[in-house]
Amino acid sequence: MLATQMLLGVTSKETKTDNCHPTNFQFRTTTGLSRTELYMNYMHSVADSLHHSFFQDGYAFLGPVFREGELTAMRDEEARFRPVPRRKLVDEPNALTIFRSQVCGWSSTVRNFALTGLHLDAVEKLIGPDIALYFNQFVTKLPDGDAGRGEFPWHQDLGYRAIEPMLQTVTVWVALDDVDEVNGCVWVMPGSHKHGLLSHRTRSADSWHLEVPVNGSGIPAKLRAGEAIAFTGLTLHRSLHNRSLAARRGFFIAYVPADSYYPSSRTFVVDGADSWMVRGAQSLNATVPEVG
Ligand SMILES: O=C(O)CCC(=O)C(=O)O
Repeated sequence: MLATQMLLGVTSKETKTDNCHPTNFQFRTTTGLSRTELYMNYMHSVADSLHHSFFQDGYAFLGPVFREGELTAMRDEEARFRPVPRRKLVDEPNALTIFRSQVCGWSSTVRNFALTGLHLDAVEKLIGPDIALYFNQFVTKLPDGDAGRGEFPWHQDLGYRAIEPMLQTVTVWVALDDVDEVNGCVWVMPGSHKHGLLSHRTRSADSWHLEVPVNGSGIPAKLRAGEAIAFTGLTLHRSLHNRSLAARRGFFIAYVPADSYYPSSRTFVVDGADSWMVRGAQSLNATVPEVG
């Protein structure tokens, strides 16, 4: 029996593939624990600082994630897309934050980074070998001046649309500029992922932003250009106004295990029009569990 199997209380008969990572949907247990509990046990059992930080705090700094030339190439793509919304994306009037979403479908540079970037080994450590990508976007905060309109309020990414299994969803936020409290870096709330999916409310009638009321300011994810932070889809995060004189550019990518699904539609995430397989494969006999 493998050491991890012992930790998780499974027998080799029950894990025919010997893959007892809890993201394996074939995984069965004699413990009666839920998949989330199994995953938490697994995370506790792995004495790796990446796991520890991600599991305990809900986020982990990944360090530099670009190969030579990739930062420049990604900045060039951000500049190319910034004036040109694709598909139906229309910026709000006077918006100070520009979102260019699902760029993988339009740019081989962006796609290559999202599907083969250096950050993916860390993602694999966190969610297992079978990885799908379902969302990617440039987020560019223009200088806010005194307008006070550039805030992205506290939210969980899964608050926009839930995905199961929730704790294994990973967002990787990559800085294309040095980012800090002055130019509107992302802030994360340590431990917030442990409270499950929280109730989100619409911020105001003229905004699509959702928000969760939060006490406390969290931790600023200060990054150098080319560095990244990873956080769970349940980790509360936000960004404040850009009070510098230059644009603050970032690239956001959301990954899930390949068998993940949307409970709302009972469809697999990989079946989405903008989803991509990144590593490994979906299980041939994966199923979306019945409701209730
Ligand atoms: O880049 C930012 O300022 C925040 C983006 C974000 O939190 C999101 O898209 O969910």
